[in-house]
Amino acid sequence: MGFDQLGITDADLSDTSDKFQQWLAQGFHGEMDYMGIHGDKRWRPEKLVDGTIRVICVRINYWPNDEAEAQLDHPENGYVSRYALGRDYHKLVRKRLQKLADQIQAAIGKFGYRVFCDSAPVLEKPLAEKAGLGWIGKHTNLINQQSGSWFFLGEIYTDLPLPIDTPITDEHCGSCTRCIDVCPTQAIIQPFVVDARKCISYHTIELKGSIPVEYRKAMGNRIYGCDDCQLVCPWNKFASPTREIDFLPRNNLNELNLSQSFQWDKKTFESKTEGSAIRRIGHERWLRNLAVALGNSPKSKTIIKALKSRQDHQSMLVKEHVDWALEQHR
Ligand code: B12
Repeated sequence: MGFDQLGITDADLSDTSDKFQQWLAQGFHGEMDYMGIHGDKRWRPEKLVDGTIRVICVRINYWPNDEAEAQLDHPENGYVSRYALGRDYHKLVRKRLQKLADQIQAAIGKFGYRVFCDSAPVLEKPLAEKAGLGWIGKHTNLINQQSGSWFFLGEIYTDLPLPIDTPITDEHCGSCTRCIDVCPTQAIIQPFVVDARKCISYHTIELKGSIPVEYRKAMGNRIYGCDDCQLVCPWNKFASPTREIDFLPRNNLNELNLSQSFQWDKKTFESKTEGSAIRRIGHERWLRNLAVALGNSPKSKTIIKALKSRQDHQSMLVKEHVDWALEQHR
């Protein structure tokens, strides 16, 4: 079915629940209210889906095997996270998991299950670690010794008493701190802890309002998500390129010219990002992010012209970011 690995674990997350709650209590989730509102359903899988005793965890590679760093070094272009260049993974992974559940059902008869991929209060990384798919690295993403970290996670909660796999208990980051050192906004506040409120991925994807001014310069040309902590990770030398054609870049999203894509109207934005996770942020936030990146670009007539064309945009959010960007070029 195109998965790169599968592992099975029990539903006991008691080792993780305290750390998760501490993270929440410190407010590191920012405006992501959905991280807190489900309470213990997140760390008690049987409370989310009655009868759950096992979790089937899968991972699927999305690394497009392209020149990601070259895009970051090209300030007239916008950098889109590698995970978002192709088809939205949420649906693709869930569909595949549903197929897998259908096959199991065809073989053994009816059983209780529910499929997930970043779609519910599920602690995907700790579950995958327990299922033997990798370890949670200092940047907090799951890393696999053979494949690096460029993969998505998905799960099937089930009431089947399946045999379980050996968990990964050792992390292999050692003394390396490359991810911590490279983070443009110092969002990895200590090894294994990300304060989302500082993370460029949070600012460009999750945050609905104004991007705090203190982080705008550090965003550089990153217009959707951020990959820096994974790009420098030595384990990603072993990254396995995706085998999934649907995850490969569409509509040149891996080499977008900033001034040109800032001109997209809502309809163009929606058609260029159709089927991609980028569409979820909507046209207004797209313009917000691009305005910041244009403010960080080397000054040119084209860039000033592009920014000025949006100076009277009906959205206060866009206007404010455009004003900031023009200020950078004054
Ligand atoms: C919220 C969220 C975010 C937030 C917060 C990030 C975060 N670190 O939590 C933001 C918007 C910033 C984000 C960004 C990204 N995300 Co995200 N995100 C999620 C989501 C929805 C929940 C993650 C979560 O539970 N966070 C809560 C915190 C508490 O968990 P944690 O950081 O993992 O911390 C645990 C450990 O570090 C440990 N811990 C905590 N404190 C301490 C202290 C010590 C001393 C120790 C030893 C351990 C420890 O316990 C914690 C609790 O489990 C998941 C999907 C899901 N439902 O799981 C995807 C998910 C984690 N994201 C994913 C991706 C791809 C990304 C990005 C790479 C996207 C991008 N390129 O922009 C970035 C990576 C940024 C980063 N370095 O984390 C993938 C990761 C795949 C993988 N290989 O691991 C997931 C699993 C989605 C998926 N289904 O594939 N994300």
